[in-house]
Amino acid sequence: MEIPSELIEQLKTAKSVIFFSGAGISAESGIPTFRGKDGIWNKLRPEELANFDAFMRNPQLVWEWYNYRKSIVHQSKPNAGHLAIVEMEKYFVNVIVITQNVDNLHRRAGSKTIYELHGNIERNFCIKCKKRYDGELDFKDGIPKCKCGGLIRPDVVWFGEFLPADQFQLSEKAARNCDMFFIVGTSAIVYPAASLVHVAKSNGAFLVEVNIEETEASSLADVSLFGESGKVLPQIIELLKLIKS
Ligand code: BJW
Ligand code: ZN
Repeated sequence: MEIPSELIEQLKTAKSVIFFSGAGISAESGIPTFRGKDGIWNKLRPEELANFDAFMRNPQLVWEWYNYRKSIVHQSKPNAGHLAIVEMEKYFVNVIVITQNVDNLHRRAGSKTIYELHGNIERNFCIKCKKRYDGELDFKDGIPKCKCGGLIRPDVVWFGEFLPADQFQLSEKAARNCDMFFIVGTSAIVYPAASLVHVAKSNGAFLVEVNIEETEASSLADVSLFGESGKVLPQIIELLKLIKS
């Protein structure tokens, strides 16, 4: 892939770089995306699974879905895209990952600073007393329950729920202060996460999109690199090796 010269110039001087990631970065690890050609929401309806009312209506169904996804996550490994982002830390003073993903793959890859906007599928909590449950859960009656009697749910952000305030505030601050903002493998349609693209843009960051197709963010991006993130990001590393040596 031809890398535009304006991107090369930015890579030479940027100090603070953000990678804002979505489900597409994990697609090459075998984790399905939500939307698009192979998206899970072509078959399942998000409103039946990814909101609190759905959980209260049928916690067993929602847990089946999360346990299925957890099993996929556990079988998967970080791919070349996640690993390239870790390697970026060699070339820039400050690298921050802001992810909408709940799959933990950036952490398993070794990225140092990660803000998780939509929670983490490895964590759970009791809806009544808020106690955290991070290990194996007891599914004796199909639904895990807390000692207090409350239902335990996955610690992910469903539609209509607030994002973890600390993670969002840190992300907004980072987006205001970065030189480059990479938008990787996200449809950029879910808010308020997608608002970070606008925050970065309006504060003068250079926006680079990496995706296999056009998205809501394409018209804002200074450069769009169309291709799989597991191929495009390692190519940027190769370029950095040349320009920073
Ligand atoms: C590749 C690739 C490769 C593939 N390489 N690229 C109108 C109606 C109703 C609601 C709203 C509305 N307007 C706004 C809202 C609010 C709503 C929202 O944004 N809805 C929109 C969908 C319209 N937002 C919320 O509800 C949020 N909360 C909120 O607003 O709180 C305030 C509030 C409080 C109280 C009352 C009212 C308001 C919360 C949003 C939570 C989102 N949660 C989910 C589920 C997480 C848990 C779980 O995983 O189960 O988060 S939804 C789902 O979407 C998940 C993702 O993180 C998120 C974003 O998806 P993402 O990552 O972009 O994936 P895809 O599949 O969309 O895209 C993949 C991309 O990868 C594609 O572009 C591909 O091309 C690309 N790709 N392979 C590179 N190899
Ligand atoms: Zn409890």
